[in-house]
Amino acid sequence: GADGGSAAEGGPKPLDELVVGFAQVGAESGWRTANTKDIQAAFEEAGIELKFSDAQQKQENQIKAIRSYIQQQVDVIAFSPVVETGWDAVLNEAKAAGIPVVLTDRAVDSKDESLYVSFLGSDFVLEGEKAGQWVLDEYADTTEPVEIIQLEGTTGAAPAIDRAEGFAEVIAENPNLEVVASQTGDFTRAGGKQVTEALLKSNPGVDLIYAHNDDMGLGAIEAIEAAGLVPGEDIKIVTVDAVKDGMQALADGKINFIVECSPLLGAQLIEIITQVNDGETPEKRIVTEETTFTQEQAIEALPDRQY
Ligand code: GZL
Repeated sequence: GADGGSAAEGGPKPLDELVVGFAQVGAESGWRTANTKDIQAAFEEAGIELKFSDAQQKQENQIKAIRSYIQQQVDVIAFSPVVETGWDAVLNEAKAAGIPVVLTDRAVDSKDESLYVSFLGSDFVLEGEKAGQWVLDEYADTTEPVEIIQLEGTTGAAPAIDRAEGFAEVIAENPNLEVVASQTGDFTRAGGKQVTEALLKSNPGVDLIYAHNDDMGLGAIEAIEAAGLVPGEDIKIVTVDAVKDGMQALADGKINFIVECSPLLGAQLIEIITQVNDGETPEKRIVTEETTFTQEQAIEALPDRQY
């Protein structure tokens, strides 16, 4: 900021003097681009300067970006950690520089909670449980084994770890439900397509694909159709996010159920930043509001979908 030091030290600054550094994961999915757009719009609206970086899903790039924000003595640093581990060193550097850090979207596994002011984002275990519950209900009366392929998000990322955990916990209630193969598609459409092509060959009897995000589910649709099968019928698909392309596939019956994960974190991030600027202590954990969609609900919701 203009007079040096961070908001936490010098007392409230006029919002037009605040400078915030944001280290984004990348642009790997429709969810991520919607998240970026929403954050940039929120800063525009609030008149707060935003320094923004795209790490192409590489942790070393995010760490470099955070270090550069520390050098520039920004007032607040915010970021979505691409993976849970390996942040303590750089977060301690931000702490030593007196720069408050806000986690958005994904979490870190640091035991030292003084390293960040707040964590704003979804409950990914709950998202996995919601997906599992739909599968449990869908196959409640089935006496035959149900073969499930899981397309995991980025290895080591909080949403990938937690969505797998929540899903496994719920489907364990029915021993007929079995995850026969589970592999990362890195949250991308291309990754989802490649992994599905390979796993369909080794698991020709698969009944359902659980993808940790819409983009990998959309890639799976391409692979299923290329194999001459009908997505949503021959092989059911359950995904997480509820971005427009996913919701369209759900409305078209190619996906069967979507658990929403809201990317619209911008307004709440601004709220946290203004609280920090005013010397207030924001909530440590702020969980976003989100729902689920069946095909009928997607058809209903699509016209008003912002992203
Ligand atoms: C979840 C977010 C995930 C999305 C993916 O909050 O971190 O990353 O589910 C995105 O689409 O790539």
